[in-house]
Amino acid sequence: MTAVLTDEKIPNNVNLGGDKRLQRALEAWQPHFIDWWKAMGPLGWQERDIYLRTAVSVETDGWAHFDYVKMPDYRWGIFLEPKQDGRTHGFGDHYGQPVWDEVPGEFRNLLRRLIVTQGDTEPASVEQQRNLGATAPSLYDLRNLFQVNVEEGRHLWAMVYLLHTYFGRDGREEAEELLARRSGDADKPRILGAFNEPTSHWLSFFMFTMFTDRDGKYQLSALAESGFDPLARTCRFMLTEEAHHMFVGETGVQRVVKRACELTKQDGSGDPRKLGGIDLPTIQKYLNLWYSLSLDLFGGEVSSNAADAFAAGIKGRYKEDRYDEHKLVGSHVAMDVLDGGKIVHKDIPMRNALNEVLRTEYIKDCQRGVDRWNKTIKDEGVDFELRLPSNKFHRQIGMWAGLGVTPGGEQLTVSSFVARRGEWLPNDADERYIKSLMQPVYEPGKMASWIAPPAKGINGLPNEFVYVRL
Ligand code: BYC
Repeated sequence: MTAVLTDEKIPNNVNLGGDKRLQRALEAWQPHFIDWWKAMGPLGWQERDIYLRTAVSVETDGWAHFDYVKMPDYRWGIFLEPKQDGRTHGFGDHYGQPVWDEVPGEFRNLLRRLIVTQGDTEPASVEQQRNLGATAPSLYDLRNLFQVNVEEGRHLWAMVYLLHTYFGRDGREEAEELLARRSGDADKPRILGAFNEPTSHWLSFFMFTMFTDRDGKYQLSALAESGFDPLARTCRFMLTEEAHHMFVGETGVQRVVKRACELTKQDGSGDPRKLGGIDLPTIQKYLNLWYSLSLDLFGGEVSSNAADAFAAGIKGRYKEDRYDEHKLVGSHVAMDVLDGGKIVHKDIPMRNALNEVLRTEYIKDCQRGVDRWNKTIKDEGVDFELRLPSNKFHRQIGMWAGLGVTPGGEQLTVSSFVARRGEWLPNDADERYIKSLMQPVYEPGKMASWIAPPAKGINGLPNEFVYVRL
């Protein structure tokens, strides 16, 4: 593996200096990225010192360096996992053959589309979270928000590196477009649904990092299996950073849940809202919202795109190694499908069902997180259980889109569903209430009323550490 060069304009372990044309192209894109970051990145905090983690190598021990940095000076770099000699395709029609170091012509469009779709989510999430710095519940949380933001920026760099290196002029144009689309914009929206939804307060931010970033984990894991080796190596390293994002989400919600329980017990009528907290039924509604939006990110239940990507050896399953059979020709899986307006269980060719296979792994992972939240509730002695809604609830992509299915899985008429929607999803009053709680708390070690302190600080530091210098 090439050593990491951190003194170059663009830190990298891909020997960028050995390819002057590519280096020049990426150095020309760099100021566009910085302009985008200043225009669309965290509002109001660009000139402050933030205690951030920067990726400086791909070694498992010591890949990250922690220090104060102003965000526009963050060293966004290009890091690929080391190449494994003799690696072969792990699935699909080319199973067992050597992996590709270049893009095969016949799969160029498919591959570019997947890389662009993945790349588009990264700046989108930064845009969605742009205003949250005005209302952070603590300096610890403020710093975590910015950590997530700069790393999403680095993940954009990772995809742009692939576009510039392997897709010629088309790739360079796509890289520009990644900076031109805008989350929620009517004319130039981001590609996938959840990335156009507002993340207007911290409860949504924690749900987003819990559920939407977790979709990232599964999509990146499927791409980390790719027979296009540079994509696999890029995604493997991205997953290292992704773990912290999900930690922010899962522990963020856990702390809101804990505080809800404490205040439920404190208030005589058991209503944490009376004491400036968020009640568990409202937390359940935001869970329902972000979980269902994130389920959509896996695409249709039955998808020829997914079948093509698997056959081509470009997008595999989560942890492909765990399976015995890697070609999936002629195999089937029984799953729920819609047949004449009715939900029936039916055999579907496995390759076409791969979005659903990945979604099923994701659901199990989400359930583990919800179980941990429920343990907190139980430990606090409160009688309440959070639940993942049905995978058919509130869907906008795929077979269940637009069906009036309740969180419990019961099919209603669309009009009955719409009439009862506010019972299951945040309504205007919930949004207003949550936003009313969003007052910044920027005294070191102090927390907003609606959230419990974290179990420990960042990088072994205490909660009172000045994670952001005001
Ligand atoms: N919204 O064949 P279908 C992350 C489109 S998150 C809007 O069923 P396919 C992160 C689809 O493009 C991970 N449109 O789906 C998290 C297709 O359009 P065309 C992101 C959608 O292609 C937090 C049509 O509907 N990773 O990293 O099998 C913070 C039919 O689609 C949606 C990736 O996206 C939607 N939700 O699967 C920061 C990985 N879903 O082709 C970052 C790369 C589908 O007919 N992408 N459509 O025009 C993929 O693997 C696939 O594109 C998808 C869709 C799984 C997204």
